[in-house]
Amino acid sequence: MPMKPKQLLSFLKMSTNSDIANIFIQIADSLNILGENVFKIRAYQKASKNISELPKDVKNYSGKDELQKIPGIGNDLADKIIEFIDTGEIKYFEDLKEKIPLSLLELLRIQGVGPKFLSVLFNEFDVKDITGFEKALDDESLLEVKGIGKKKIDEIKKGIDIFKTSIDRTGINKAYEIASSIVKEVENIKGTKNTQIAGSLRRWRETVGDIDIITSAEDTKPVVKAFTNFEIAKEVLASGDTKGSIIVEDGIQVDLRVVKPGEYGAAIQYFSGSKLHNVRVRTIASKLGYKINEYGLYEGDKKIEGKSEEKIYGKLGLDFVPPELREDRGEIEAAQESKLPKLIQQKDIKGDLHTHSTWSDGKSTIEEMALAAKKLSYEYIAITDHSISSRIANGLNEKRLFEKKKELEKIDKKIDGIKIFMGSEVDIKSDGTLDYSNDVLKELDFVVASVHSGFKMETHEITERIINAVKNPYVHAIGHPTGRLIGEREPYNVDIDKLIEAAKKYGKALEINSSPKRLDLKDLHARKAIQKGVKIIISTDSHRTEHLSFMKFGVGTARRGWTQKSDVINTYSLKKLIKWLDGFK
Ligand code: DGT
Ligand code: CA
Ligand code: CA
Ligand code: ZN
Repeated sequence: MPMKPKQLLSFLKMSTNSDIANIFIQIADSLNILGENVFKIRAYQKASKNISELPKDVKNYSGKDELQKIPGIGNDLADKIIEFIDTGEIKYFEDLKEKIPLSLLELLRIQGVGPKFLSVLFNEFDVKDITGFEKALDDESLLEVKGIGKKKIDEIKKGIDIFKTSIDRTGINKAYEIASSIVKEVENIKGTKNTQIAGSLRRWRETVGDIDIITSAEDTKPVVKAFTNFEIAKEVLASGDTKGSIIVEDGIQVDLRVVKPGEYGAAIQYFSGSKLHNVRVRTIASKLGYKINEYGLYEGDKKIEGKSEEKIYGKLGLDFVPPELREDRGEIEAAQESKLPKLIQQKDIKGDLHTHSTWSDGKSTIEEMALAAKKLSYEYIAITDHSISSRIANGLNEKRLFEKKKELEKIDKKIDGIKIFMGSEVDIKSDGTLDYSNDVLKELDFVVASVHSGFKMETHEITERIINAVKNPYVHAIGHPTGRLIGEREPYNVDIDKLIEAAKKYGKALEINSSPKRLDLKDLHARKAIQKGVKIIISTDSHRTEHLSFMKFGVGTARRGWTQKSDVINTYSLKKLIKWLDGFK
C-alpha cells in the first residue's frame, strides 16, 4: 500500500523542540550528578525551558543566527541544536550517556530523589539502575552519609512503587496523541473501514499499558503489512494475517487488529476490555447457551451476531455499555436492569473554570485564552491565576490582582460572545487559611481553592486544612482535591469521604482537574462525590491555549466515575451558572 511518510504524524514533526528540550534537561541532570559547574547546569535547564516554549519548530528557523536569538541559546547550544536537526543526535549527550546511563537518570522521577542524592548513590555506591538503587537503599552504610536519614529513605521507598508502574505504563495524553495519529494513518490505508481505538485507551484509563487499534477490511494481510511499515515503527514485534504489533517512540507498543467487517462488533467488544468486564459478559453468554469470542456470538456453530457491538450486548439482554464503564464495577447489573447512567459528554461542556494567564504562570494572555475558549463554542471562561503564596508560579499580590481585574473587565467588554470571569486559584495555606482576605475574595467572580505546598501532613491535619477552605463563603470549588501527580507523586493523605461530606454540607463543588498529569478527582472519587450529591466542575487548569483541549481527559474521567450532565456545574448555560454563583453572595 502506498504510504505517505511526508505527512505522517504531524505531532511528531513538531516534537523536535521537545526532543531537544528533553536532551538538554537530561544533560543538565547528568552534569548535576557528576557535580559539574552550576552555571553550566543552569544554562542547559534554561535553554531546555525556552526551547520547549517556542511557538515554532526549530527546524523552521533560518539558521544559526536566528537560533541564537532564542534567549539562553549561545554559539555552543545553537551548534548542538543544528547537530540534532541534521543528525538526529547530539554527540556530547551520547558521550555523557556512557558515563551516566539513562537507567540512572530516570531514577530522578522517583519522588524524593534529587540529583544530589543520586550523585551520592552513583559515586559512592556505584548505582546505575533501579536494581542497584533498591539494594543501596537497604545498605546500612547509606545512613552514615551526611543529610540522609531513615525518614528520607522510607519516603523514597514509597516512591519506588509508583515509579515502577510508571515505567511500563504511558500517560493518557501521549497515548491519545499517538493513537489518534495512527488511526488517521490506518484510515488512509486502502480498504480499511471503521478504524477505532480499543483497549484501555477507549475506556479512558489514566495510563495505558499499550495502545490497541481495531480496523476492518476484506483483505486483512496487506493492511497489517502497511501498518508494520509505518515510518514511526521503531521495531516490529509481530506481523501476521490479522495482527500487527509495533514499538513506537519511548518503547510504546501499538497493536493493530484487522478483522472482517462481519466480525467487527465482536472484535471491538473483545479488545476494548476490560478483562474483568469480558469475563462477566462471557458468563452471561454461556448462561444463555451462547458462546462469545473475538469473532462473534454463537449459538452452537451458528453465528448469531458479529458485526455490531451494540447488537451483541442486546442479544445478551444488556443495554449498550459505554466503554468507560466496562470495569466490572456494577455496569453489568445496571445494563441488565436498564439503569445505566446517561453519561456526560464533551459537547455538554459550556465553559472552563480553572485557567491561568500571563498574569501568573500561564503562557497565553487573558485575551488569547478567551478567544480560544470562544472558538470551542464555550459560553464562559474563568481566568484563575495563582495567589501570592505560589511564588514560583508568579502568584498575584492584592495590588496586581486588582490591576488584573481591571484589565480583564476591559477585555470582557471588548470580546463578544464569551463571558470572562475574574477568578483566582487561591492557595490554601498550611494553617487552613486562604491567601486573600474575605474582603478581597468577595470581589472575585469565581474562586477555586487549592493546596500547592506542605503536602506531607497527617490525614486529620490536611483534611481539616482543606475543609477550612470549603467552609469559606467565597470559595466555589476545591481544585485538584487530592494533589496526586500520576506516576510522580502520591496524593496527600486527605480523607476523601470527609471532604465530600463537607462539600455537600457547604454546597461546594469538587474539581476534576483534566490535566493529564493530575486527573484529580480520579474516577472512583468522582463517583463517590456524585453519589453523595456533590457537584463536580471539570476544568483544564490550562497554562496556555492548547491546554484547553485537555477537557476530554477530564470528561473521560468523569464518565468513568458514572457522572451525568446534571452533576457538572460547567455544563450550565451562562445564565444558569450566574444564578449558581449568585447563590454564594
Ligand atoms: P492495558 O493495555 O494494560 O492498559 O489494558 P488493556 O485493557 O488495553 O489490555 P490489553 O492491551 O492487554 O488487551 C486489550 C483488551 O483485549 C483487554 O482489555 C481485553 C482483551 N483481552 C486481552 N487478553 C485477554 C484475555 O486473556 N482474556 C480476555 N477475556 N480478554 C482479553
Ligand atoms: Ca492496551
Ligand atoms: Ca494490547
Ligand atoms: Zn493548582
